[in-house]
Amino acid sequence: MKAKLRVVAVLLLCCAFLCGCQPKQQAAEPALVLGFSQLGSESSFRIGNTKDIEEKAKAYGVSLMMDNANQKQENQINAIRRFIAYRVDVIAFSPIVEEGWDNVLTEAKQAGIPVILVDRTVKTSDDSLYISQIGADFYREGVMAAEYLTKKADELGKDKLRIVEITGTENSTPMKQRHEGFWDTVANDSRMELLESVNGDFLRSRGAECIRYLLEKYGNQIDVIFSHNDEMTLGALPEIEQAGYTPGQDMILISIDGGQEAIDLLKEGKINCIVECTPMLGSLLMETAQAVKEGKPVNRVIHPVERAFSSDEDLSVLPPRGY
Ligand code: GZL
Repeated sequence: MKAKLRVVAVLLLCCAFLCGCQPKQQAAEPALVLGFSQLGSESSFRIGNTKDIEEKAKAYGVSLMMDNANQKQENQINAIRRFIAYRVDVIAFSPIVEEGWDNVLTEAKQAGIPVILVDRTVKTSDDSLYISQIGADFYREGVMAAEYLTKKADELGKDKLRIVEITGTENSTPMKQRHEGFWDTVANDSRMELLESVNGDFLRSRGAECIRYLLEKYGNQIDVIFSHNDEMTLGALPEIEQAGYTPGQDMILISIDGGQEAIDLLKEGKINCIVECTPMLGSLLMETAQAVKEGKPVNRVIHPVERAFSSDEDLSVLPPRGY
């Protein structure tokens, strides 16, 4: 009996010893708190961008505060002020237009909170107001659109191409730079003639309005439609068909973004060229925000790799676009 008690006592002592030796749970590193002001939900690009940022925040263990400004700059400014009050670690936002941010970004700077620009950029005299800009090279996108058209004009042996342009949100980076990139590229090509440039604000409904106006005014004079995003192109397409024209044949359609709906129409030959503008910026944002929090150096400008798709190529190999 005594021997049994001794064994039980020894076993209890061992348990007590082992329990006492458990390493203390390492306090988990507090997750990075990131405040993100999204400009709205105006297009498949934007919705895909929001979704990707939310998914990547989860994947990277980032605590995300997402705010949707519903296309209003004042809502973005108010959201940034809330992030400052909440004392997030990093603020990121996609500025709907380039001007009007100096005051609120100065408040963020005075609060010691670094700012990352996503997708679009701002015009400011104080470069210290943001630490990095992650987004497409919109000027290059305009150049790629024009390079496609130049090649198409050569192939078709055209000596004149009359172009209408449907532009994106006034004073936004993509609108200004896509326009500049395109027209700088064709500036010395006497075949290229601008009939008119109208603003569609990146919206499907406005794309339809713009093309109705342009078809009414120019009709079959139109050889090319250069649209700054798929949403406006998708709004224009049914109007072109309704007016009795065959899009992709009677008129060359060039668009930008590369969402699934537009890519499917490219495969049908109703759109001739789509320049990719990827919304999948979430990983780049999380990695940059974590580096900023850890005090590591980050690139001032980070461009994703993008390409142009043409209806003349084999598109059957294209994987699903995800937006
Ligand atoms: C471009 C982005 C543009 C898209 C549009 O990166 O800012 O805004 O091309 C979106 O679809 O509205």
